[in-house]
Amino acid sequence: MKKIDLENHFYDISSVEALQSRAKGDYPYWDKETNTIHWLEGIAMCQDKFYENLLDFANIRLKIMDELGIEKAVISLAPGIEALPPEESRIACKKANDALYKVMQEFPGRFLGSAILPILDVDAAVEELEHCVKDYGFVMWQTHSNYGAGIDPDQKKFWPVWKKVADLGIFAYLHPTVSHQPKFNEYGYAMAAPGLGFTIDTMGSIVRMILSGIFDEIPDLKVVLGHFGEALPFLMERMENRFSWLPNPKQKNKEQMGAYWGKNIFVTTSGNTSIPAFECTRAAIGIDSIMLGTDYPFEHMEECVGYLETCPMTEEEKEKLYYKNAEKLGLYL
Ligand code: GRE
Ligand code: ZN
Repeated sequence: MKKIDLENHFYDISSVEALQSRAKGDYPYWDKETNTIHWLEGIAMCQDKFYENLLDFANIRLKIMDELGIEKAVISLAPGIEALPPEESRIACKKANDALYKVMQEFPGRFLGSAILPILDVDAAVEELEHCVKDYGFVMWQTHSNYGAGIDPDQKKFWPVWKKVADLGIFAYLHPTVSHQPKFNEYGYAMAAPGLGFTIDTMGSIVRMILSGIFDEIPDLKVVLGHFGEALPFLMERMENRFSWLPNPKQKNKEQMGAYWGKNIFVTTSGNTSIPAFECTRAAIGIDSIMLGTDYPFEHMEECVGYLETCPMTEEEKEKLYYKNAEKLGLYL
């Protein structure tokens, strides 16, 4: 069965160099001696095992895609350069987007482009997004759950970028990044990042977006979350219940939280191989809102598809999850 992967990551060599050229102690920076990215003080991730796969398209990535029937993958740059100081970020993002466009041309029809934007300079971000979509045919904006301590994607200053996403008819992927909460950062990278901090930070950001009223103000805005919605499908009903019980004038959402699934908010399967988690997600938000995301190379494409093949789904449900829902989002195969 054909498939389209919405979460598949790369780094361009220029992105590596951008992080390597930063001073020690500026976060994030790349320590050349140990080949390690440091995200926050005390939070270091060894890139060794990912480095080659992030930069590769032809040797390993495409071969695995072919073996699994993944016809197309949306390629995005996961955390690193979007929230660098604006001047550094503008240059690094432009180089990464240009490099991705080259890859798309080199392998026609296999890779779809996701823009990375210098988000702290909103005007430059809007301009670069417009360029990537109109000139390069990119289909997505990859952004992250925070842009620094206390700088969150729901804040009004970032709305022009979200509005541009909707106006251009593309969608955004709200991808995790390292939480700034010390509570998650004391026990190392796994807890701070993919083990827990990623999910908590991203769930917090999408809930903030809903409460900010952004989906009511920009009704065509479409946001995709990885990891089966970062636990929101499991927790949403309780949240709705408590938000209704204790309303606050700052909550601007006109609908209950559940009303945004399938219209504004969608999820992918990335990084979770639990059958109960799949069943909960499908029961809570419906199969029409779930799409394939492998999170390669941080996770394994083979494991993701192998797991999905064991999930109890009808053929019709599989078709929706593997490609039909993505087609409806505008990713035509
Ligand atoms: C991810 O995309 O899931 C990811 C990163 C960086 C480190 C680990 C990880 O982007 O899982
Ligand atoms: Zn990812």
